[in-house]
Amino acid sequence: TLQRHPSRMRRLSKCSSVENGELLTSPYADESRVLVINTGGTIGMTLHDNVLAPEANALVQRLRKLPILHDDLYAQQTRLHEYYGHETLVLPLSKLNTRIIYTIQEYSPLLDSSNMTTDDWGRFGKDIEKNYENYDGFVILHGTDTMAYTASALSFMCENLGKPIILTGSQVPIYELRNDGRDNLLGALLIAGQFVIPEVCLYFYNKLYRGNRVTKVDAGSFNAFSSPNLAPLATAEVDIKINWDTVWRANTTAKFQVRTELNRNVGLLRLFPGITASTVRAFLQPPMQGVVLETYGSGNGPDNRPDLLDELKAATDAGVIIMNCTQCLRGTVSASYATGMVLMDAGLIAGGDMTPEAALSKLSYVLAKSELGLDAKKKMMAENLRGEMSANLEGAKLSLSDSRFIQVIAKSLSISCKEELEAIRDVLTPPLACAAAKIGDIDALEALKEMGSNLCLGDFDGRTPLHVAACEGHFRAVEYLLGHGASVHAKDRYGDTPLCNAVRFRQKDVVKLLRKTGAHFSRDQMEEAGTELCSLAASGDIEGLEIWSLAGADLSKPGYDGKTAIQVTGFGEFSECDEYGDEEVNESPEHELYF
Ligand code: ASN
Repeated sequence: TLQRHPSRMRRLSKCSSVENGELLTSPYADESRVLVINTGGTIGMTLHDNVLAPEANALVQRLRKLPILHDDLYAQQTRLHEYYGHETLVLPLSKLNTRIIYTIQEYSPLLDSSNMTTDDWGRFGKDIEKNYENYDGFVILHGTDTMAYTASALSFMCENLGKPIILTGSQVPIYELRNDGRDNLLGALLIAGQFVIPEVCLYFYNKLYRGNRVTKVDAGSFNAFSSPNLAPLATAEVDIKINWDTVWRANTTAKFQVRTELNRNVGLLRLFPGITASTVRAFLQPPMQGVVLETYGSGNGPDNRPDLLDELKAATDAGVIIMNCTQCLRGTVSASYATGMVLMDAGLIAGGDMTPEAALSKLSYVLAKSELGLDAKKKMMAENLRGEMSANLEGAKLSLSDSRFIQVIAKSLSISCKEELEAIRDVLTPPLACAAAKIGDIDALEALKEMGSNLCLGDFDGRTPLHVAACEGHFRAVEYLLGHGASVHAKDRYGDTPLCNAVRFRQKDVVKLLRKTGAHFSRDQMEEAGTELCSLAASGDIEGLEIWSLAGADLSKPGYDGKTAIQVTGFGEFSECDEYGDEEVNESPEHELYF
């Protein structure tokens, strides 16, 4: 079985003695790992000739000296740097009893975000994809000027995301006496390291926002961003409160991947009284393929300007996708005025309450999908892909207060306010959902979902319905849960994921499905697996080995005594405890023999 904190155990096992007094590690504290990608921005800038510019190779050294962002004693006691390298730091123990170990990867050159291009977004995406399985979450340090564009673009590029990616930065450099960089970085790390929020988010001034909902609204305030049409996903006040009902949930069993192809023939055009038809015509000329037209109010434009409407119609007829988004900060495009209808008649697509940043990057992402025809692309643009636009609320599912079950309980407990009702629901429904998962009762799961409960919440031990269904091998329930927001990365209080459970209880089909959805052992778990594999091999447990191999374990990993599972089976010429090269092991006939 898997140990709970293999990485720390291994680091500690190298310590012959603890020199600096009492050991800081507690057997009950969790460790999680976050990758911080430093792309530049004010947070790491210093003054050169009286203007701010990024300073290379300075951030890690500076952060190491800040006790709120690095616990040096813990790092020394657990030999953190020896194990993870000098770019790795560790936060003091969090209130939720977690040690967040974070590694900073710095780009060169560091950029003021005004210099970012779509190629930079592709690089961020690729780096996250490359490191995805080695970390619990990701933080991107980024300038604030174009952060809303990058956050929007990444939200579309990251398909089937299962872990948090949080962009943050600051208005004042972290090196200055008064600054917002420390709080922003600390908040982003605490959320990325402790909560499975499977979204591209933006953290600023104590609030976590959905990345594709924000816009920069203030150049001179710490409170620089606004998410005008969606409440924050989390607020970091006395406690960090996650608004789980708002958090975007996966609805497929597909694996995480990043699409880096983006179409650059897109643009933003703001309508204003008196705009000429020739300006519009010039803007819509080839190679333009997608335009966000920022219209008035609830998506209106002049209905007394046939010259202008003709230009728009000619462009949409020629295959240019034009999105109708409002220039108002808040509110949505709706078909309530004649002046709005004329734009729809000209072939524009309603952009709902999308920000122009989100609409533009969505166009760039959708237009680059060369496998799709024009109609499919238009359909995608009108759909809600990553929570970037609000659903039409007509015909929405039952609300919490409509649920009789919850109402009856609330009444008998004399509870009336919405917050209390929600608290009761969140305490009661996870164990009910786990009970339904235990017997594979999909109808019951569906009913709980209708009641407004969140099927990815865990019970008191952090065990989610997916953990339970995986143990029991209820394939259809697992499939249902994965399609309704359950996370393959959820860890219970023992550090186990649904994949660990499915392996332990030998649920082969469930293991396959979880793997297809992107479940994986952590790098540390993989390293620790060698011993378990050897013991399976020693007892000739082929089925056990097969299930571990399906789960992604490497049979050529040595156990504690240096032997690999393959060597333990006694097949081939590997009977010594020496180190063998990977190649030799991979060529061994046992791989073919079993799998
Ligand atoms: N010009 C800076 C940038 O976007 C602004 C900031 O980060 N506050 O990189």
